[in-house]
Amino acid sequence: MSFRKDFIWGAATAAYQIEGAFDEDGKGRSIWDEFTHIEGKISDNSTGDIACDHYHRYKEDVRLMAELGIKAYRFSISWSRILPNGTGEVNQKGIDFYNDLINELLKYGIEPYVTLYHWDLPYALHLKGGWLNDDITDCFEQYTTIVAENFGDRVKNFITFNEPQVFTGCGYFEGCHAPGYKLADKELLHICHNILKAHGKAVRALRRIVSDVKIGFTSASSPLVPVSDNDVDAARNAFFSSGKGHFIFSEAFWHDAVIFGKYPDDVLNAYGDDFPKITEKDMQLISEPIDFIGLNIYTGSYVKTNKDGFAERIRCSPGHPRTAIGWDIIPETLYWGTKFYYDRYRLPIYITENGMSAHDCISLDGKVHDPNRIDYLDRYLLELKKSVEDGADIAGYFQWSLLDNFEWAKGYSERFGMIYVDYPTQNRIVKDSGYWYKTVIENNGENL
Ligand code: GBH
Repeated sequence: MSFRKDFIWGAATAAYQIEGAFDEDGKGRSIWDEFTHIEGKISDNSTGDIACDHYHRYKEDVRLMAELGIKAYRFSISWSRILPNGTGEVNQKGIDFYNDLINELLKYGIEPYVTLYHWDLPYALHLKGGWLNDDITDCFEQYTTIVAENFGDRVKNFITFNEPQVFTGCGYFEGCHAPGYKLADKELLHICHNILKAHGKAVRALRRIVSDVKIGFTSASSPLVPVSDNDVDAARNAFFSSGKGHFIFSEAFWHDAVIFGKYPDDVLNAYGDDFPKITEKDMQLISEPIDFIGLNIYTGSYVKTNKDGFAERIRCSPGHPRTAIGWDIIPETLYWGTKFYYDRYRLPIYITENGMSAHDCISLDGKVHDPNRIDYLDRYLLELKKSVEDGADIAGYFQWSLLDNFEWAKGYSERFGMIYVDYPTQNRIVKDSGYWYKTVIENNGENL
């Protein structure tokens, strides 16, 4: 058995990272527009004001996708582009932009996968307390309703949230992402509970409005890879516990709530008093059935069982291959991450992001040669294939990213794209790995 016949081979992006046009055509500001304009927040001092100028160049970008044979495109909608104040009045020009983009995709037979929230909270809502204000769950429902009513005739696949671990952990706990807060656990749990309730309300709105809809929730996943057969149980237990760090970065905290309707006992026991009041109705809302799990997997850790029976992290040996951003290359994370998730939750899985940053540059021949990325993708996809062969239900794979883009706190210094973007000219050059990915898609992964 190999990748299923209708396997979805895609590419992913997010609004703030590529669109630019941050104040055009009636768009409101988001917390990222504000954050990047504060001196010292972004390592290369850049902003997403222009980014890849995708807002004006989406036709070219869609055409490039079509040339590469990409079957599906995962992008996010900028909430403040269609609701400048986060709630209330709709910005028709924002709706028009996404309509045009969706129609352009469909013209080439590229299936749109829409992420509702990829971190760019409308600044107007932030000023009212953002995720700490309980009204936000209704605002998110309104926003989702507008998205569903306008695009749901053509968009059938939705992801409510992208990586709640990262936007809460980096944005509200460590402070390195917008809005740059360092909150206490009590506030963090309040935020998490509101995010999860907003997710539940969005699921209900999408089901009500969009026929044949498929809905997922995407996690940032850093799988633990057992180094031998004897370490599998310890790795699995540790992977789904929140003992390896703050609960906010853990995976079961979010997914157990969304799929089982229950926060994990270890988090409840450790943070019990800090939890907001949780009702049974809340948990029913949060665990509205979804159709798939999205996993963003880039790296993880090797583990072995220690003398007490727990998983212990093994540091990679000196010189272990790393990507330009400094993350260890651990291809087996795609095998174990999907296996562990499928065993526990029994829902179809999409890899909603996987890829690497490299020090790409334009060579004298005018091309961008990125053999390291080809090797990375090859190794990771072989592990994904192994997981399929072992029975995990894997529906698709989205490479991060379609284009080089604004890498949050790292600005433009990291290049994750299969297409190179020369920012001063906004020229696009398909990298060697882009052409390689085309052959993988054509062969449905049989040539790996
Ligand atoms: C995603 O975040 C985002 O969804 C996307 O917007 C972003 O551009 C993309 O990935 C690339 O960063 O300390 O070595 O163990 C990824 C988030 C990836 C968070 C890996 C933590 C662990 C690195 N993460 N990571 S390591």
